Amino acid sequence: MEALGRRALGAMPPVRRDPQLPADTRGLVHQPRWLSPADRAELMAWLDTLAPLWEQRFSTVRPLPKGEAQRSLLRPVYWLGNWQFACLGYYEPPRRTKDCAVTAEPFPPVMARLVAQMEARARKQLPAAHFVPGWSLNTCLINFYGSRLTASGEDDAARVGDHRDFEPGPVASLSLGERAIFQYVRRQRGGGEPVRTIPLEDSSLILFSGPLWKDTLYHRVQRVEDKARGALGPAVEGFRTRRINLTFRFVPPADVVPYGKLATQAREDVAEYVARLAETSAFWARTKATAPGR
Ligand SMILES: O=C(O)CCC(=O)C(=O)O
Repeated sequence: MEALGRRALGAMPPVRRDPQLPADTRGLVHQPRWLSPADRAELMAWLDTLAPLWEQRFSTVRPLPKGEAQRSLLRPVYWLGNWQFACLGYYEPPRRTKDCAVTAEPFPPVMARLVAQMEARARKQLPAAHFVPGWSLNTCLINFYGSRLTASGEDDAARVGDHRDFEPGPVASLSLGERAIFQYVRRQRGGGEPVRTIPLEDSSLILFSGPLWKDTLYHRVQRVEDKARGALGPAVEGFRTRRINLTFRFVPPADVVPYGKLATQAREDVAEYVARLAETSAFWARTKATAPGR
């Protein structure tokens, strides 16, 4: 177990003292090789059953916001607990809490077990002040990183730009596959300067929380290595996945809305995604069948 910012780590690049960082740098924990080979195998077998969704950034059934062009996300995703569709806007309290976190499938048994361990570790190793009442890791975003297959070869899309996660309380992030270069950066238009770089290897876990790592700094995936030149996880048409990352977060249950109870406009915005999910998921098939106006 390694608590970053408190001591230098053998396997990590040297930690540079940053005079601009506050004295209290608690709230970041990195554990390489956290996932056991048996749990990894079970998790990978379950991931293989998914049909990840490739979402468009904006609604496809109404005019685009002024000045915006439609685009697909850089990678396919899958959400559990609740699904935050890009076209509804991601959960961002207090600005956006309604009609954006849609009830989704529960965690499969292997994940529920791992989440219980992550929560216990977070409670033990992160400051109590970084938690919010009722916190649990009830939401999971699964990102599939890789390359688009094009007529002329491959187009590497394995990255995420500078951003922060708005869900309250600690976040846990579990990595599978090729090593990602994950960075905490200062907030800056066009990309911030890195404050901390963490190579995230297969089976590693990070937990992060609090005013510095979660609220002040942004984070990004700068790139993902492609050493094995292999493919990972479920087949996605036109794409070769080489890394899968699962981030676990907390959305207060009062802000999670069943698909059938979404405002009509929001329900129309995501109807095509729900229909696609319903083709392979019993949960989404039930959701679709019981929603009004189907
Ligand atoms: O893939 C990762 O390691 C980070 C993912 C991430 O930043 C996010 O899901 O918000």
